[in-house]
Amino acid sequence: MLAFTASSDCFSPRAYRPLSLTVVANRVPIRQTDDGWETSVGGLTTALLPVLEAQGGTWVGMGEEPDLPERQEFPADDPDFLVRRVPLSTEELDGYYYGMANQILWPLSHYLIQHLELKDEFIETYRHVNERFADAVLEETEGGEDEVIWIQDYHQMLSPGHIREERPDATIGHFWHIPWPAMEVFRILPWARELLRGMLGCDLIGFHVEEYVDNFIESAEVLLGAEIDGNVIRYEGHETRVEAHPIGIEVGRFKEMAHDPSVEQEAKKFRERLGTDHVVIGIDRLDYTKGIRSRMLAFEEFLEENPEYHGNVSFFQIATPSRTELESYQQIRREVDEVVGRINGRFARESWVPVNYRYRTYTQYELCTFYRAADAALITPLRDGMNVVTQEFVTATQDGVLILSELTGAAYLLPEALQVNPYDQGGLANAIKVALEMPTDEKKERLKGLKQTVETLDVHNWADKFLSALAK
Ligand code: ADQ
Repeated sequence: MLAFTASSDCFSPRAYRPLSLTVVANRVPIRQTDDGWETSVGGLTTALLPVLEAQGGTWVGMGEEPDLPERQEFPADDPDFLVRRVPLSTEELDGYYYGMANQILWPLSHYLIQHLELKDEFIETYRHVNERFADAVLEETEGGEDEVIWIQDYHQMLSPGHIREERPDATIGHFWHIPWPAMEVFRILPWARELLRGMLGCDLIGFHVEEYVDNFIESAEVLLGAEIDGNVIRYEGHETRVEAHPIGIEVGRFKEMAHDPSVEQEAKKFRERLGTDHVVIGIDRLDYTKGIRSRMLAFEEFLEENPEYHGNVSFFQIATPSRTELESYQQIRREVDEVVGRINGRFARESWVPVNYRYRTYTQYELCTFYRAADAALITPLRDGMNVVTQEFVTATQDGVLILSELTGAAYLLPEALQVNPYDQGGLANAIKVALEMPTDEKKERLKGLKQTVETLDVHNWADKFLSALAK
């Protein structure tokens, strides 16, 4: 039985935390700026850093640049936790991260198999790098019964197996942030069984929603012949529980930011600059899974069919540069540029620009301004594990309509959204019209339900609940 400390101030009274936590993630949670080292922004960092800061622990991640120390206490003057880097050569980064993770596991899990690059050198490097991550974890932990190892995401499928081999009694959890595809899709991978065996080194595997839990369990049953008992998988003398733990955002902080009077003012100015009665937004990483191009085509169809909206609606789409080294990402960038140019060329007149497109990163404060300014958010990924932009919009908006792809994890949790099939261009075009013409009472009613759910999904609850479940 593990020993746990009671929670402190920022956690709910139900929260339990291990005495020693080691987080394993692709990236470390700190970065160097002109003013020195600081923690990076992002859902995962936000969720896990408070746990590490409150009680200490270790964060293991890759070292992408050569001169960074392998071990770094943070903050340097009064350390809360240790950052342990696994330094990677350019070849290792290419094979493990850009290759196996981003050109195999990412497209496969999102059912976009036309992007698969099944190269042997990718899996070979991935095996090697996972082993090095596992070695780093073994070096930084002692094997005590109070220790918990929590691995994040698809970059580390094999390290749980390595750690389990060396430490049969270790407590190991894994959270998978993207969809787990249907077994028939997962089995396309020539190394599907090996990867599953690695994952089954864990005691608990978490996914956002039940669909992914079921897909994983079926994969283990069919491909490995594992014994299944409810949500428990028995394989080679070890038991792994598989559960849904939907992730949330930092609701409190987002709410506070969104209700800052300056955000309201900036949102008003932003609408004035756009100069139209209606504003629709899209906010994503520039990724082929996010459905940005299909959404633009749907907006084009909406304009074709509804001339009364010409000059009267702006679509504001921002896309953060992402994985820019990869050809498939350069291609989606070109395709989006091309379709934006075509729509504006076709429809713009006088001072009206129908699509305002920005290829850059914004601060969370700026994002809040856009969320507040929008009449509707078009969140239409072709697949998405959860999609937390959805939750940010729901938290910030006061009267906006959420148009949400039914192929996201979020769709299972948010039935009050206007749900669409992202592959159905006509349906999407129609949803834009429905959103812009939705009666105020209906908008309010839907938002009430959405906001209630998003409050319960808070990211701190997510971390607490996962760690509590791992302790069982
Ligand atoms: P992502 O694929 O990155 O995450 P998402 O959940 O939408 O997708 O999170 C994106 C984050 O980036 C949001 O916090 C958003 O605010 C921010 N962002 C997007 N565009 C931005 C911009 N232009 N400028 C600044 N910030 C921007 C993966 C999975 C998801 C899963 C999360 C968490 O793919 O399915 O929801 O992990 O588990």
